[in-house]
Amino acid sequence: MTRGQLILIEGLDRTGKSTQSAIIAGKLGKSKLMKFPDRTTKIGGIINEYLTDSSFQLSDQSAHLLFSANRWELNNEIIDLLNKGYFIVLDRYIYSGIAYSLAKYEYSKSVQNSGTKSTAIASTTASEQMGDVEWLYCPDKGLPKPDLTMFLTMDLEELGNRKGWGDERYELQEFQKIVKSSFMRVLHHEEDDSVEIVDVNGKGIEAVTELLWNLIQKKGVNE
Ligand code: DGP
Ligand code: NA
Ligand code: NA
Repeated sequence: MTRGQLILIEGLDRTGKSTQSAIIAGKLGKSKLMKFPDRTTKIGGIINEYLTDSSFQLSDQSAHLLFSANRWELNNEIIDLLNKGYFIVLDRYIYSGIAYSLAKYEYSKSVQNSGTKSTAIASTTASEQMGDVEWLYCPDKGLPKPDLTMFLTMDLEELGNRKGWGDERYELQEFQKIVKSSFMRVLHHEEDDSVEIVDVNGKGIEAVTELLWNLIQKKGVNE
């Protein structure tokens, strides 16, 4: 039996990643949808607490390692399903891991410079490791690499107008701006052609699905 394929949908918060991931998983035959962070596991429970409770104290490095550990929690299941020939659709994965941490580093620096008081997003002092892409990538080293990554992006203005913004940690527009540039940096760092940037500006759900589906077919991922 041929190995299955790993299809990753990444993107900024509120770009419709989860909606699209579910639709794409539904369109692919033998498939499994997996979402990261997976808040239902032991480590996912801590991550959920961290994201929803702004008084929950965790150093930036610890948070980074927990998100990675959460991916490792599901590693055996992913490999097992791939060996059984499944398409796995991932709603976020390693690139979120690096991009959000890198963004926290940039945010800490901007907070330091502007003298703003402590915030829940990142520690007020930027720690060296959080700005070091090699360090950030290390704990994810060895996780299965996606066959195709599609990154959903849009103008920050349109993004800000979208419904559903809550008060979870990171859900702040000035932070999302930094997240966007961090993602671009991380994705351009990838030298192969497995990464596609998808501009979803002004597009409805069906139009976006069509774009993603065309990319999947172009790459021959669903064959
Ligand atoms: P979501 O459940 O997809 O809305 O993700 C929750 C928040 O956590 C969102 O703001 C993005 C952020 N996030 C997702 N994955 C990671 C990760 O691996 N590391 C960090 N630091 N943040 C992440
Ligand atoms: Na979110
Ligand atoms: Na999501």
